[in-house]
Amino acid sequence: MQRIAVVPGSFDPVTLGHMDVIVRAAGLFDELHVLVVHNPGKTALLPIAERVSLLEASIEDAGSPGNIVVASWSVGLLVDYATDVGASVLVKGIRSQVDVAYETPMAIVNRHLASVETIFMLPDPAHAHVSSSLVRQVSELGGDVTPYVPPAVAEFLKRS
Ligand code: COD
Repeated sequence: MQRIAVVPGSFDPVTLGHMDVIVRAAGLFDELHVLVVHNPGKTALLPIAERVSLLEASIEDAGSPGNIVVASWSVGLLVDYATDVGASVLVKGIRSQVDVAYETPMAIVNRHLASVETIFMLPDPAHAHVSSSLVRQVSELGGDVTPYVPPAVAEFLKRS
């Protein structure tokens, strides 16, 4: 049986923290879907198509593990996408107690809704402090984001 998982996120934009989780999770599953999901609770910087394209470029730069699929999802439940592609696991990164409090109820509901389990991965300490909102703020104020994001994202934000 194929072990298929989904790493969902806003990825607005993808950071080195996200990439750490994506690359490590790709080594644990036969197929990994990196899914850009619209989060209505956040004000977006980049259009979904741009986030997908920056993820694809960053995954290619990271050595392009061949079992990664990048997609987006804006209609319906996250578990509907997981069920559609035959995934039984969601992978989320946990940086702090704040992430635990945010993710725990969603993990329980997703298991009740569709028997989809959630696996939490601890970040590499080198990237544990990184978030897309921090990157957006540093970029908007003219700072250097290269320590926090893949080269494709740094170049894109410099041009924008
Ligand atoms: N290191 C490790 N992990 C990290 C880091 C880092 N530096 N930064 C972020 N992460 C993790 C986050 O904890 C999260 O797991 C993931 O990466 C994505 O983060 P973001 O910020 O890009 O995305 P979010 O937090 O806005 O998540 C958006 C989701 C769409 C994943 C979320 O809202 C969700 O699961 N929605 C479900 C919608 C649904 O179906 N609801 C009904 C049932 S619950």
